[in-house]
Amino acid sequence: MLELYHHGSSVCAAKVRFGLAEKNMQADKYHYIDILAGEQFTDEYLAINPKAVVPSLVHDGNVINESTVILEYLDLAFPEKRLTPDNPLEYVKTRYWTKILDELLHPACGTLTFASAHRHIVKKNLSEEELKEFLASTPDHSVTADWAGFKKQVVKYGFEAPGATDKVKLYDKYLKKMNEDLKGSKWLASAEFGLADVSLTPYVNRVAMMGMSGWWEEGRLPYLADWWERIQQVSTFQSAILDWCPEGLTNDLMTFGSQSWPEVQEIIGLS
Ligand SMILES: N[C@@H](CCC(=O)N[C@@H](CS)C(=O)NCC(=O)O)C(=O)O
Repeated sequence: MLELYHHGSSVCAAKVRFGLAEKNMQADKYHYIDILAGEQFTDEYLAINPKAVVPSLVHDGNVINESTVILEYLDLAFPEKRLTPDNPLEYVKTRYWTKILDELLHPACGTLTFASAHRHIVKKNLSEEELKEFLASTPDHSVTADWAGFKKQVVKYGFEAPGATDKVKLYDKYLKKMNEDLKGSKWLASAEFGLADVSLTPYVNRVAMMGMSGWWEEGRLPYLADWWERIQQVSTFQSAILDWCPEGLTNDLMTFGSQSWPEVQEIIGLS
């Protein structure tokens, strides 16, 4: 029995759903945890994931946390169709990208998303009291080691929060690095679509869902733009990633994200 705890706009959860789908698998049970309403802070979920983050995978009663680790586990436990390349150089290229994601790109994504859209969404959907409780419930070691304090600052000050613009610049740096790596290569780590592509997809999709595709359009990052076109043609992309995001949240991400795009453009030197 395979159970996945996830959320519609979570990049890490999307990564696992996309990986499962590309392995021709489905979870037997999907538990939707609304992380913008504080459902990650219940005692029941904290017992599964003490960092109060999604995703979590439970396989026959065994809890597996951390999205990168979950995907590695799935490839070991269900090797019929592997996403990880066997070739050592392709394998380390994949590992390079999943390491960059975990250490740098994911924290940068949390900042970009909260400063652009989620701060407005939680303020719109939660009362002042609920928002206070939502922020107070976040454990220190959550999305990052200092997420509780940082999240509060970003919700309050947006891109003016200390360190926020550096995270956006970091995002820019790695989108450019993806573009470089895709020069002359159809997929990120090997000739075949694989784990690196699965893992990076939600991070490019996040930018697109917030109306910020101008980041790579008009010849700015042409190899990334071509890769993104190919990714959207992958047959499981729509059902594994987009369809799980509720319509209201999809609209809010686009509305608030588009409003924030001029500010982001200024930070990355596009305006
Ligand atoms: N390193 C973790 C990070 C998980 C994570 O940051 N999840 C986010 C959504 S993508 C979350 O649950 N955030 C909850 C919050 O901000 O309170 C992983 O890869 O699984």
